Amino acid sequence: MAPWWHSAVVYQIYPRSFADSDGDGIGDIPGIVAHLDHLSALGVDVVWLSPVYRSPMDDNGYDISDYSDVDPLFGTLADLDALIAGLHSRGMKLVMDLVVNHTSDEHPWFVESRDTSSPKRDWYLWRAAREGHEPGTPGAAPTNWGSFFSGSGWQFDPATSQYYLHLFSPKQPDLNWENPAVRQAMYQMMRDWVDRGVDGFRMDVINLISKTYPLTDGPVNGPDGLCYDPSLVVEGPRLHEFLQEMNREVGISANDLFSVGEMILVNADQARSHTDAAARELGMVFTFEHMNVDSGPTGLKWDVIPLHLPALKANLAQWQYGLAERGWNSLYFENHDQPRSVSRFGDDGPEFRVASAKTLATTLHLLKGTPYVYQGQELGMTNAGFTDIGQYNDLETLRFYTEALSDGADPAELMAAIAFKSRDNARTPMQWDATPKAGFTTGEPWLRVTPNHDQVNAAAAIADPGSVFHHYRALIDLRHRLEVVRQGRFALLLPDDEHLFCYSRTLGDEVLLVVANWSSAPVPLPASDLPSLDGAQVLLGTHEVTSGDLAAWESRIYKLA
Ligand code: ISL
Repeated sequence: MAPWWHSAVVYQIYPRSFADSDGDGIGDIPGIVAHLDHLSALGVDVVWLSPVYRSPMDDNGYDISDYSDVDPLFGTLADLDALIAGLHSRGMKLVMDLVVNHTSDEHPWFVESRDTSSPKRDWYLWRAAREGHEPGTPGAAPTNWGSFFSGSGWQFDPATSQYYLHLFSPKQPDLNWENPAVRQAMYQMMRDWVDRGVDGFRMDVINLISKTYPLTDGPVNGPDGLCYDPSLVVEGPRLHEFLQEMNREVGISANDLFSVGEMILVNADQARSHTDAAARELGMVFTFEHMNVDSGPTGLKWDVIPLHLPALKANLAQWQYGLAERGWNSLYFENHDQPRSVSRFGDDGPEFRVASAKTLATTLHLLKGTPYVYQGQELGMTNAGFTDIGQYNDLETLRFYTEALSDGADPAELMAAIAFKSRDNARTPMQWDATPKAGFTTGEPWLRVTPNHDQVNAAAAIADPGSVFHHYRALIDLRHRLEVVRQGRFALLLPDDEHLFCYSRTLGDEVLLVVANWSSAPVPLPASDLPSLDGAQVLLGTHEVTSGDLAAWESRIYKLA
């Protein structure tokens, strides 16, 4: 029998930006509890909560200093218990974010590990300077690795004349998963959360936990003479072993817990090997491949090129085919690290924002896998529209801006790339209503509220049967009702068409046909290249069906006769 999460739709909450209950301008857990009916109305089954643990908030909680407590900014353990109870009583589950590749540099483990004689020294990746180099001088870092957040991946510690590895910010030192004590500490922590009522985990950059030793230089591809090629650090030789051990020790498969691993650079074959039920590792993984289709030849996210629809279709199809028999897909266009999909892939102008947000949703939600809705995506929320670097908060954005400027980049070009791709696009406050702070806070929001909240907000969307929200509701309902949506075989149609995204889903003699116009102009449906629509019934559409042509950003789900 298929596991329960094959029928589930997940809603991601970025707590800092969801709802503020106490007027400090930062979202919190009581704020979430106050909005659970919004999630029930949408019909989602699972909430993935981005980190709420104690943290210095260098990376908004992805730098954890205490895995067993809630940060006071977000509330208390009692608030979390209330959230778990509130979700469970509405038939929803809670998935916690699990950030175990690194801790905060303020975690007591790391603080202890700064002492060379401490047993915790080996819990992190401390290394001497490159041979023949004076420690702490330029070029003396142990390897030439750049961090995911720009600049060297090594931080020099003058007290011990050694460096520690941080694949993300210097305040996020990487743990040494080779050390069994590290692994056992993590498994214990996970069991404690399960005992508290948590239903599973979203595992941050989990394919970085096993490193390939010895750590060696890679090919230089950064303007600063560093190597930014992640292939050096992903999918290390013990990854399967560690994931199997975690699964066993925490009882993930045994207790039917939800698990999704975020995996940088993972391909469909690797994903299948991790999500095949027989492997007893993970329920599903998050790929980045389809998020890179609008990156240029460097592969870097800031190197933006226009979307070429056939490339996106080919990639999504490759994953649909690759995980058709074994393994399972996660389906997403947005999360807290990605820009808003309606601004990125759709048309966020006044004329087509609603239709394009709906059509992106149709396209994603009829694929096979577990769909994820990121807060505000169900409203068709847009990018932030910031024009000044001072409006940004995200450390990835700010570090990139500083580094790129010092490498001689053109400021105007940088600002354009940042406006399109910065993670802050997803992090502006949730737009609940048309009041000045969008109903997010009574105080000063930590990040500017997007001005279009007077139009784009939950209250307006719920009141309007033609809204993006009600389209999401209908898509989620369709998945819950129809086995063919959950388990049907996928086939891509018209792979080379630059405007149409069409595919079928088949289960027994039941066939669904999805046709979606990903463009801001009408497009005729090429009847001769599609299955016959004679007697077909439209299960859900974005427009009144008037002809065989698709209007700009129109999509339809047909049940074929
Ligand atoms: O944001 C990114 C893509 O633009 C990545 O560089 C991102 O950092 C990477 O996807 C890993 O993300 C996860 O780990 C990071 C954290 O900052 C992200 O928010 C998290 O989703 C470090 O913990």
